[in-house]
Amino acid sequence: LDITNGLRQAIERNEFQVRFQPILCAQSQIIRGAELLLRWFQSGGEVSPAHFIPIAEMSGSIVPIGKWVFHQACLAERQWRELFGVEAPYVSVNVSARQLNDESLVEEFRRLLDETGADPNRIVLELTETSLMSDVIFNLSVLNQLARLGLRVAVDDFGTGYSSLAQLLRLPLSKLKIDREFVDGLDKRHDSRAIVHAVCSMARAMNLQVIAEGVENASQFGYLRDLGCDYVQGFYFHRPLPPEEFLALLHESS
Ligand code: G
Ligand code: G
Ligand code: MN
Ligand code: NA
Repeated sequence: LDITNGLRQAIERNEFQVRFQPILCAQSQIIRGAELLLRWFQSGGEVSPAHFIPIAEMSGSIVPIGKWVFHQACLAERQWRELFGVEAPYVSVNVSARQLNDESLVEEFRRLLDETGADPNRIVLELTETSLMSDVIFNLSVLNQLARLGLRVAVDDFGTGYSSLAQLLRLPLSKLKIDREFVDGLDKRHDSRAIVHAVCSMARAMNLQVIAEGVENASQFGYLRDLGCDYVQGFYFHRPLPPEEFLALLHESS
């Protein structure tokens, strides 16, 4: 109950911060994007998103929080593009299934894009495979409206849900993010290598880019590069960084 009430007031109390975790081209290791990850600093200390996001989803406060997060993504995209032009990284943002059910979502995203001057082509909405599959017909209509705004869609945690591939591929997708469970298995399990290889081949055939998340060591990275994965993200490269540290890193490497 405390968390539910706290979440309701967290935006106006300025308790949220964002982190950016770099996403790198697997071949060149150049930073091409970043995933925005939310952090909540309450008077009692930091609350993990793994803990508060499910509560925000249940209580509905994920709707205003998600709009705040999308606004932050727009501001970041605009700022990075002003600083780095065509070399600027794209920004990827997590969106909960619950947000797709909010009828004001498309209008609000349109308004925030207009207001900030952000380029929708450089903003990716990450939806988990499980939330996409929860109501494909309904999600298809909302995602088509978001895609018409120019926004990109990625399937997050790919491989962990029970998808009908045929259903999933009706959605206007740009990217697949392979779940870290498979990345974790790469240097231990033969079947993880086969799965990653199959996902990369399938994605290429469908013109989708593949991102591997949760890359933690050189051996995993080696497999991913060889198996044809396009982008990599994980602690082996960078942790989620405060905005100023992320910018410093971009300046260093440009
Ligand atoms: O940052 P971390 O790895 O601790 O995140 C834990 C979980 O919280 C992940 O599943 C991540 O997708 C989710 N998460 C982080 N930031 C956001 C956000 O802004 N919106 C939503 N819906 N989920 C988020
Ligand atoms: O569900 P989603 O894929 O959005 O989750 C992103 C979460 O994964 C974030 O909480 C982020 O902190 C975490 N994360 C990012 N890189 C790594 C990694 O290399 N290893 C592990 N275990 N977690 C990671
Ligand atoms: Mn994600
Ligand atoms: Na994920």
